[in-house]
Amino acid sequence: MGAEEAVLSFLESNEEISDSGKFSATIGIDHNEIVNIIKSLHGFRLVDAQDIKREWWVLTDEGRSYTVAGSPEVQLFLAVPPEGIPREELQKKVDPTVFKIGCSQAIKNKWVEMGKGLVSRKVQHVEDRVKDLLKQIQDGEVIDAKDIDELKRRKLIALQTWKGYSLRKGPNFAPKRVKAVTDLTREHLQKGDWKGLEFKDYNYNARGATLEAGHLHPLLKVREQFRKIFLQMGFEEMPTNNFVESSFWNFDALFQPQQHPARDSHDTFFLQDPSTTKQLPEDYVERVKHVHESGGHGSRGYGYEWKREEADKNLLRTHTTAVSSRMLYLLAQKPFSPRRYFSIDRVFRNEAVDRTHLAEFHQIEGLVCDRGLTLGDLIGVLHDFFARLGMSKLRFKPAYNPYTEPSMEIFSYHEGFKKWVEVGNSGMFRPEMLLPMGLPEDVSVIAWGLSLERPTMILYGIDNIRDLFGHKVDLGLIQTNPICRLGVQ
Ligand code: FB9
Repeated sequence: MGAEEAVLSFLESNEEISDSGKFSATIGIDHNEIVNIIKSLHGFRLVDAQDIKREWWVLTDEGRSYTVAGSPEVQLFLAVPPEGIPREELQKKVDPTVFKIGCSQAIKNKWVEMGKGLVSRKVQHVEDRVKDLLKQIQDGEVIDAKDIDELKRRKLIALQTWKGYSLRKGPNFAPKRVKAVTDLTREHLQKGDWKGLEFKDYNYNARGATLEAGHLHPLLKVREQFRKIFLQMGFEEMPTNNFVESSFWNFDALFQPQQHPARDSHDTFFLQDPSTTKQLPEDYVERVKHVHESGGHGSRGYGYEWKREEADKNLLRTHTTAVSSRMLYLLAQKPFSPRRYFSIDRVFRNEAVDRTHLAEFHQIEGLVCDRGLTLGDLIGVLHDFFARLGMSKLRFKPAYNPYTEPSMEIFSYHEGFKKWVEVGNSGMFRPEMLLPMGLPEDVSVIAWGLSLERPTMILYGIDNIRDLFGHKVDLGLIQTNPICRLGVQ
C-alpha cells in the first residue's frame, strides 16, 4: 500500500492521525514520504493538517564519551595525586585533549591549582556533575536551563528538531484521490470516463515557459509599433540603408545654405575616406545651385556663391530627411501621383552627449506629398498619428527649420507627468526644395519628425540613454523587457 492510500484509508475509519511520525512507524513508510503526501492532500483540502514541532536535547559525540570516561575535569583531578604532580609529568599521564580541557575546567571549578610548574589538589573529593547531567539528558529527563546553557556552550549537547503533522478529514476528503486532469482527451471521450473526471483549475497567473530564443531590444519593439501605425495610415517605408550620405542630399537639396552652422564639423560627422560623393544628377544640381544663389519660383535665394565641393562632401546623415529628399526627387522624375512615406532609422550628430542624448539617435519621419496640401492638413495628420500613440491633447508652437516653412514644434499633454512634453517637430517643405526637383507647382509636402529613443525611454521607464543604447546595456534588460503595444492593434 502506498503512503497516500495508507493515509486516506486510515482516515476513512478513524477520526484523526494524531502523530504522523508514529503513523509512519506503524505502517513502515518513511516519514518524509508521509509528510510530502500530507502536504499535497492538505493543498487539495482532502485533509486538514496541523503542524507538530518537537525539540529535544541529544548528546554530541564528545558528550557521549564523557558519560563513559567521565568529564575531562574529573579525569584530570583523579590523575593528580594528593601530594601534587609536576605539570609535565601530568601532561604525559592523560590524553592531550583531557589535559587541555580538564586543566582549564578543574582550575575554573577551583579543584586544582597550578603553582611553579606543580599541579596540586585544592579539594579532597569531587562529584562528576557533568557526567550525571549528560546521563539524565540521555534518559530523557528535563534539566535546569542554566545547566543546558553550559553544556550547549561546551558543545556537549545539541538541539534536535522534529516536524510532523496531526491530520483529520478535510472538506474535500475522499477515500481515494481523484487525480485532477488538465486536458480532455480523445481517449476520455471514446471511453466515456470524461463524465467522472475532475479538471484542474486554470492557473491564470502561471507564467509562460521561458523561451530560450533571441530577444528583441526595446527600441526595435517600439520601432515595430511605430511601423504598424504608419502602415495602418497607408504610408510606405522609405529605404534608409545608407548611413553615409552626401552633403548635397542631406543639406543642399533641402535648401539648407552651405554656411549654416549645422553643416559645420562641430555638428556633423564628415567622412575622410571616401570624402566625396561619386555621382549626383547634374541637371538637378544646377537647379539647386541656382535656387541657393539666386532663388526663383518667387524666392530670392540666399545670394551666396554656392560651391560644388561643399555639396560633394560625404557625411553621416544628420536626419532621415536626407532620405525624404531622395524619395521626393525620384517621385518628381515620373508623372506625379500622391504619396505617403515614412522612415525610422539611425542618424548621427556631432553634438554634446548627456544623460538623454548620444551622438546618434533613431529619427522617425513621416511625409505626405499631394496637390494643394495646407498647414491644416499637417495639423490633421499629426492629430491622427499621435492619437494612435495615445496622445490626443496636442499643441503646436511656431518654430524654424531651414527646409520647412511654416514649421511647428509639437507638444502633447502627458497625463503621467502632468505637463506638456515636446514630442516632435514638423513643417511644410519649402518650394525652393520641391520645385528644383521637378515636382508640379501645386504639389506641397507636409512632414514631421520625432525620435525613437524618447518614447522608448518613457515607455520603459529608462532615464539614462546608456541603459538603452550602447555597449553598457544590461543584456538582462534585453531578455526581460516587456512587450510594447502602442495605439490600436
Ligand atoms: O521625439 C521627441 N520627443 C518625444 C517623442 C515621443 C514621445 O512619446 C512619449 C510616449 C510619450 C515623447 C517625446 N522629440 C524630438 C522632442 C524632444 O525629445 C527633443 O528634445 C529631442 N528631439 C530630437 C532631435 O534633437 C537632437 C526629438 C528628436 C527630433 C527632433 C526633430 C525631428 C526629429 C527628431 C524632426 C523633424 C522634421 C521636421 C520637419 C520635417 C521633417 C522632419
